[in-house]
Amino acid sequence: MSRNRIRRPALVLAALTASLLLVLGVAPARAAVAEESAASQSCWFDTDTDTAQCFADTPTMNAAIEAQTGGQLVTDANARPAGGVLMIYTVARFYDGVNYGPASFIVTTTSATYCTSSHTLNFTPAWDDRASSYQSYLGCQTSVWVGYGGTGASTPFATNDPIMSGVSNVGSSYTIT
Ligand SMILES: [Ca+2]
Repeated sequence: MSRNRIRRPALVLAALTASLLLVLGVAPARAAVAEESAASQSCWFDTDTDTAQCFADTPTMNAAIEAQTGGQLVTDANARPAGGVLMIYTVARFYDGVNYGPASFIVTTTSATYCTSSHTLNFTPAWDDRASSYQSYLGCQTSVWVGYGGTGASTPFATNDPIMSGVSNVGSSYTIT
């Protein structure tokens, strides 16, 4: 029994030391690497599967969307499948820069009537506090919010917004309707 009493403080100290090292050293280094690699990424949110994927750049992403779905990525609500090709509609595209470029966050659907109802979604981590302009398609209008879940200050609902005044680089969620 006396041995256990002696060992326990030593184990606690070891655990505390390990936690401290993790906090001071390992964790911040990993976070910094992840943030740097995410900074150039373009990301795709698929509303059909509620999943997000990120790619090196927008052309790579657009090609991957078509390769993975076997469909054709379009922005035109009137697009009609040719030869049975699945239409992957662009609902909205957010851009890292003002005036629509270059890295982007694309939201897609296979439903031509997606914007007959309102959808509020949070940006995925790589795009939190990052969007600086956006374009909407499929007859949709978009607003970007400073808070998660459509809260706080926001841009007015608009088809396109080239500067996102007051919300640029601080947007955490968006509503598409
Ligand atoms: Ca930005």
